[in-house]
Amino acid sequence: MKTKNYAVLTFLIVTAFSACQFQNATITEREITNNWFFKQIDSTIQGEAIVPGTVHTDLLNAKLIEDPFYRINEKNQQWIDKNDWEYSKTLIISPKEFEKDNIRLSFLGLDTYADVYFNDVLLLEADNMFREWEIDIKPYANEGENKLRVYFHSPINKGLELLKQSAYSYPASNDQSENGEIGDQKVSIFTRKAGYHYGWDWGPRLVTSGIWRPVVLKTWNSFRVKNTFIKQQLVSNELAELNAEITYETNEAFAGKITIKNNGRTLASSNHSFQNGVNKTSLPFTITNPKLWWSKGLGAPNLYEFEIIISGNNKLLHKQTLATGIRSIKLIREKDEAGESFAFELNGIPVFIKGANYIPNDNFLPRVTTADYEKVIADAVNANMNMLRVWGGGTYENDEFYELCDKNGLLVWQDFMFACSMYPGDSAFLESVKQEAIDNVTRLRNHPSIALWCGNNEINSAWSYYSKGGWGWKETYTQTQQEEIQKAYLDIFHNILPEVVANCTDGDDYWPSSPQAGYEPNEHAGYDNASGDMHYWGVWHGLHPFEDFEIYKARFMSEYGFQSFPDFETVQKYTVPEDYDIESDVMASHQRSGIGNLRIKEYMSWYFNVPENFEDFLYMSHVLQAYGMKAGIEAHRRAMPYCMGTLFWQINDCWPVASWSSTDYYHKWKAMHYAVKKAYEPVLLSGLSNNDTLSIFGISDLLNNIQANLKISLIDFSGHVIMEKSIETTLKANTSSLLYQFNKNEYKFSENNTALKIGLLVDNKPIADNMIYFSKPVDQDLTEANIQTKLIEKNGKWYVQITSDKLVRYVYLNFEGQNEFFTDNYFDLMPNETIEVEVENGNNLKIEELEIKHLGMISY
Ligand code: BMA
Repeated sequence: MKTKNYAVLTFLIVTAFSACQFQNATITEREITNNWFFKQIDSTIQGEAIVPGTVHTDLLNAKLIEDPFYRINEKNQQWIDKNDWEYSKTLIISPKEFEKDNIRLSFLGLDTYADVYFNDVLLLEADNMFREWEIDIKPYANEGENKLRVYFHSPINKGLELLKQSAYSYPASNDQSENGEIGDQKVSIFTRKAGYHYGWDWGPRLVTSGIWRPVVLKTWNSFRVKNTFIKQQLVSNELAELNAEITYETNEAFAGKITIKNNGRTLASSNHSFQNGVNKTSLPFTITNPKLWWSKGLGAPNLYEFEIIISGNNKLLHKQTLATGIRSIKLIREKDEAGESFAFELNGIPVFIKGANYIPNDNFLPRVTTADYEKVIADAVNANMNMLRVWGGGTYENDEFYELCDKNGLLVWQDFMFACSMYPGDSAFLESVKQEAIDNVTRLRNHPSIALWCGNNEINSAWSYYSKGGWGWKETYTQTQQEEIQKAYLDIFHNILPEVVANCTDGDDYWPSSPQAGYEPNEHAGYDNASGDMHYWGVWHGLHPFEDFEIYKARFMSEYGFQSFPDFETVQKYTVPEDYDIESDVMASHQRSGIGNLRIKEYMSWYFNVPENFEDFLYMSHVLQAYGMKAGIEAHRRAMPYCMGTLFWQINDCWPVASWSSTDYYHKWKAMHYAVKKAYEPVLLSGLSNNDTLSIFGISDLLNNIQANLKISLIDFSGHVIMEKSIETTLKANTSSLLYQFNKNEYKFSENNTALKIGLLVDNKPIADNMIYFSKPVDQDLTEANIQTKLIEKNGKWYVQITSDKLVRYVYLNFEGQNEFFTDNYFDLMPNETIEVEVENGNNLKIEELEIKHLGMISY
C-alpha cells in the first residue's frame, strides 16, 4: 500500500513562551496515523488499518480480498459497500497536550456516513466526504489513553433509505447500480461522495468507506489562526495591492500585532484588536513591480512566500508561511459578431488554453502518492499544457495537486463535485452543499493556479429544462416534479455555489455548468453555439467523422475525446492469456462504455484497418485515438482567436481500463499523449487539405510576431521529392494565421502515396514541423520497410537511432517489460531520414530486444 501525503499542516508550530496570559500560546498539530484497527460490524472480519485509507485497501492489505482491479474481482467485492465498518484506535494524549485549553480532533475527510465516538460519546455524525470536520474533545479527554471510534454506515444502505423516503428517483446516467447488484436504484445522488465511486463509463463500481484524509490532533491555549487568505485586490506589472485576511479564534480578547514579511523584508505591520470568538481581521499591503505568476509558456510561475506573524503582549502567537503567486486571471465573456467569447486572460494577456480534463488517479484515493501527483502534472507540463480541468464527478483534489499546479504554471478549471445527475433540494442537502463549498473554496483559494470555479459537469445540458433536447431525463417526470427538480438545480448552481465563490474569494469567476452557452440557466449548450463552452461528443457518441472537428468549433472546447485500450503491457497486468480478446469477460469488464468496443472498431475501419491479432488491435486503437485527437486539437488551434481553448477528455485513468485517457493508470503515455505534446507546442504548423486547396496555418502562443522561413516539400513514400519550397513569412503573435496556400493540381502526385512535410525555421533553427497527408491511412500505400536501428550514447544520454528506406507511419518503439520512456513514439519517419529518439535507462537495454510496430507491417 502506498501512503500519501496530504499537505495540510501549513501552520508552523510556534515554540513555547514564558509568563502571562499567552504562555504556551501555540498550536501543535499531530497527525493520528498509527495503530488503527478496522472491523466489519457483526462479523469476524477485521485487521490492522492504514489511516488515511479505505475499507477496500485495508481488506486487500489484510489479504481478505484480492486485487479489485485484477480480472473481474470487482464483481465479487460488491458486498463491501453494503456493510457497516468501524475504525478504532487508542489515542494517547500526552501530558503536554492534555494541559492545553483547547484539544480538538480534525477530520480532513470522512467517507462518508461516519459517526465519531470519543471515549464512547458520539461527537460527530458526518455525512459529506468533501467536508472537513472538527470536534472539541477537551471535555471528554483523559491524559493518556482515550478511545476513538469511527463507525461507517454503508453508503449503499443509507442511499437506499434516502431513495425510499424520496417521492421519486433522480437521473444518474453513470451510476452502475446494476453492477452494484441493486437493480436500477441510483443512490449516488443522495450522498455527497465522489460520483465515480459508483461507476462511470471509464470506472469500476467500488463504493468505498473510510477515513480517507488525515485525522489531526490540534492542541493550543488561547489563540489560533483558522485560515489566512491573501486577497489580490489589484494586480498590474507596476503594483499589487494585497490584503491578508486572517480568520482567527481566541478565548480572550487582546491587543495584538500582525506583521507580513517576504524574504525577511517587512511588507506591513500594524496593531489589531482581536475579539473573543471566531473573527476576521485584515492587513493590507502592497508590492511594487511584482514578479507576476505566469502559466506554462507565458513566463515563470513566480511564487511569493509570505510570512505572517502575529504577536500579543509581546509574545509570538502565530507564525506561518504561505506561498502564492500574484496574478490576475479573468474569464472574458464579451458579445461579438458571432455570439459571446469565452477566453481566459492572465495578467491582461489572452491565453489560448491547451489542456485536458482530469479525473481522480485511483478508485482508492488515499493510495495516490506524491509521486503519482508529480507524474500526472509532469505529464501535463511535458505535453505543453497550461490547464487541467478537475472534473465534477471526482473530488476536490489534495493540496499537493494544486501546489504542483502552482509551481508548474498549470491553470486549474475547478468543477464543484456534481456531474451528469440531478440532485435533491431539501434544506439538509443544500446546507451540506454550502458547507462543502465553503470548506473547499477556503482551502484552495490561495492557489494562483485556480482560474475558474464551475458548478457542475453537463447537468444543465442533460436536463435541458427550458428547451427540447437534453438526455431525455425530464420527460420522465410530471410538470410539478420537473419544477421541483429545477428549483433544486437553481438553488445549488445559481444561488449557493456562486454566493460562496463571491463571499470566499477575491472575485474569482464562476461558471454554472460545463457546457453552457451563456451564464443564464436557459442558455443550454449545443453543438451550434457561438457562445460559451462546448463539449463536442459528435465524434465518438454521435458517430461524426474526425473531419467534423472542422465544423464544430467552439469558443472554448472543454471536452471532446476518443477511446483507446491500454497498451499490451498494461493489459497483461489485469488479464491472463485466455482473456486476450476485446470481447472476453475480463476485457469487457475493463471497458465501461457500453458502445466502446463498437465505436473503436467502427472508426478504425473508416481510417485504418481492423487487425485480428489482439496485440495489433491494441496498438491500432492507440494510433486511431492519436489520429483523431490530433485532428481535433489542430482544428481548435487553427480557429484561434474565435476558439480560445481546448481541453480534451481525459489525461488519466483511475484503474487499468479502455478509456479516453492519454496516459494510462500506470502513467504510461499512449500514442495520443505524444500527439498531444506535439499539437500543443507553442508554435504549431498545421495543414488543411480542402478540395483542391492545401492551406498551411501557423498558430502561435508567442507574444511577438516572428519572421520565419516556411519550408515545404512534397515527397512520395519512397523518398522522391516532387516539390520543394522555401517561403519567407511572418508568424503572427498569439493567434492563428494562414501562411501559405497552393492548388494541389499544380503538381502531379498520387494522394495515397505522397506526404507534405512542412517546417518553420527561425534563424535556420526549426521551431515547428508537421506532416500532411492527402488521404486516410486506410487508403495509403503503406508497406513493409527496411528499418535500421541502433542504440547510441551521447553525453550520458541514450538514443534509439532509426532510419527507413520507405515512409513508415506510427512507428512504435518498445523494449518489452522494461517500462522505459521514449521522448517520442508513434511517429512517422520519412524515407532515408534518420532520427534519434531519447530513451531512459538506455544502458540497461539491448537493441536486439527492441520491438517495432508500424502501420505498414500490421496484417488485417
Ligand atoms: C463526458 C464526461 C464524462 C464521460 C465522458 C465520456 O461527458 O463529462 O461524464 O466520462 O464524457 O463519455
